[in-house]
Amino acid sequence: MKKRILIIGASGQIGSELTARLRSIYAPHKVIASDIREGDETLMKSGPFEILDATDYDAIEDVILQYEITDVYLMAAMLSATAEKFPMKAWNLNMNSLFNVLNLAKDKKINTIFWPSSIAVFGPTTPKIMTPQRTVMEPSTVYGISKQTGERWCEYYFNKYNVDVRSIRYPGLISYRTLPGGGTTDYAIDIFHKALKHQKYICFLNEKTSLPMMYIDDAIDATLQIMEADSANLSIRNSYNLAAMSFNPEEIAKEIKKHIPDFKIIYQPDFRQAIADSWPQSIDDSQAREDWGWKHQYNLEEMTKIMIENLNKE
Ligand code: VAH
Repeated sequence: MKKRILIIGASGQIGSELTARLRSIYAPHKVIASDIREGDETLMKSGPFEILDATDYDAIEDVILQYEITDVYLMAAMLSATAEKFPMKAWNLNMNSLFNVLNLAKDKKINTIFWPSSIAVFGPTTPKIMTPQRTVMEPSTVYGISKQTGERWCEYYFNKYNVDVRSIRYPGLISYRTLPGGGTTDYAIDIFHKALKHQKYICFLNEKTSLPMMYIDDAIDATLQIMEADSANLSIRNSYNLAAMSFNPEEIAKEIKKHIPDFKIIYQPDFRQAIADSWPQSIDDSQAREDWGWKHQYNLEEMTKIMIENLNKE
């Protein structure tokens, strides 16, 4: 069956990388990028782009019909730190964008949806070490509450309307192609930019704050893997735990110093410390490994080398 893909939120950190990868697999004209604002030059030159508000059902439906879309990757969201500043805007974007695509699938206007959840669905009462796939989930952030609610709706639409929606709880994602967004884990991106520019970084988390993290290529691999998986093998229809590594600011700073010996880090925790403290330190992703063969490739050492080599070229 012909596949026509729409990425909503294609100008963002994951969306831009996902668009590039999908356009390397499918003919670029079959992969439609969209966002509320244009992306970087690479994205804009690589194939069709539509300015699209993810909260506007009619606008999404028009694009679906115009390009005969079969699969939608909904990557638009307001992340944890920004969502704490604008709770209602975050709820509106994160929830109504999801309802729009779920209802399009319910009405058989699209076939398959990918929707990203996050380790932010876990809260202060969740077991922090090797957090299980199924466990206590009392998120204390706007972002986490929206992602937990979204997971419940994904499972409801699958069970009630047989909507084929697939989801992954991404850890913090590290990439060099886009600047850090409004995420709490984005310190692990910004630290590279500042280390190369100033040989110094003022970190908004304390040195012992260990968080689940992943290099972007692992996250993109996992996203494509779950979308290509046989539906019958997917035992989880809210969202899969996914893991690669965990590290704290002290550990990533030590790895960076192997490349930039004069690098110095200063710790000045701010409001994002409480967000990070509510999240797990490590994740049990054995269900994803069992159901659809997930296996990470990159560790902290390899990621640090890639980040520094590529940011040095800029
Ligand atoms: C954030 N990068 O920091 C996101 C992520 C696990 C957190 O979802 O908000």
